[in-house]
Amino acid sequence: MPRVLVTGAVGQIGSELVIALRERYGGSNIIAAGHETPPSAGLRDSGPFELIDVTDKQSVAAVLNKYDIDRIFHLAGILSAVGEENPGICYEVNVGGFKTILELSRERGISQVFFPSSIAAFGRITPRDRTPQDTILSPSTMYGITKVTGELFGDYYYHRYGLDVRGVRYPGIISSETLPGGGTTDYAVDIFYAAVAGKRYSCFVREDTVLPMMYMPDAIKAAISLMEAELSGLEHHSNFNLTAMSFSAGDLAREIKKHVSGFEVEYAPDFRQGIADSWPRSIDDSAARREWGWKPDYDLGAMTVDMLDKLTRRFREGRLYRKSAPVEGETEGKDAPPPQIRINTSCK
Ligand code: VAH
Repeated sequence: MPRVLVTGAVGQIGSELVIALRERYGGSNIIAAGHETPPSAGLRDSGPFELIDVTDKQSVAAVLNKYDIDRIFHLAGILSAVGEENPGICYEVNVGGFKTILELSRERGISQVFFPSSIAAFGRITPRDRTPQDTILSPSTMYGITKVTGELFGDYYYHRYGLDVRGVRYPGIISSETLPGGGTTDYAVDIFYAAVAGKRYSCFVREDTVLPMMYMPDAIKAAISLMEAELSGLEHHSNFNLTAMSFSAGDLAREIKKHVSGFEVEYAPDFRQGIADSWPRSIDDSAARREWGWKPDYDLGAMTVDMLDKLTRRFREGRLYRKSAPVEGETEGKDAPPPQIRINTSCK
């Protein structure tokens, strides 16, 4: 069995990827590492956890030594909105951290490294509809710059040193298990929490803002499938375009309203609108489909049903905003009359 290190293990993707990898390869073979202790018992109790600072080579080397790691899923990073507020730290963590991972992987003969690029690697002069696999990048955010740099580093380490680096350009990801932290596409997660709690949602992008999106189970499936694919079939390495669907903020609100009567959304764009406007509206992911058999399972309807089902259940148990652990004094749902939610599974 592989001995796998997952960095960023407390983050939105990492926290769910660890659980999926542990189910697939065995809990003790998956080392979760993050910059803070995991709040969730599921993550803490299902296998090893280590505190790590990916910008500190000694910190990473110590974990690699302790567990004899031979594969790395590198999820540690700062997202677009927080990255624009702290560009220097974003560069240090995203580029410096990935460089540390690549150098240690090269030095120690690590067999494979996974890198999460993003549609943020594209920019305003990139074709925005059915954005091609091989096209102009030119990002206008520090986050996007770090993703292009990571892709170039990953391909360099593959061609120069033979390190098997693989990566995907993730679209916006919607998930139910951890509150997202600092992304532009976070509106597509926050809106579900408001709907389930019976609150009005103030959306920070315009109603007509269309972005490529994906539900977390598909994001996890993509990472595992790509890393298990035959290397000989890959023409691309660190930068596969990937998507599952594209929708506008208004499309998502209307889909939720099919199940949550009386749910109201207002639109109050902030600085994140400018970031969203620099990204594609839809993605051509034919290279991923051709080279390693990529195919998503969830569309807008199926994702909405699953998200509402999971969050409504947590709301009624008084632990909606659990961030993987009960929030002190959280009582949402215990007493409040749940909003009129009738999940219509025929909408899948
Ligand atoms: C962000 N969720 O919003 C990330 C993602 C395409 C968006 O990279 O920053």
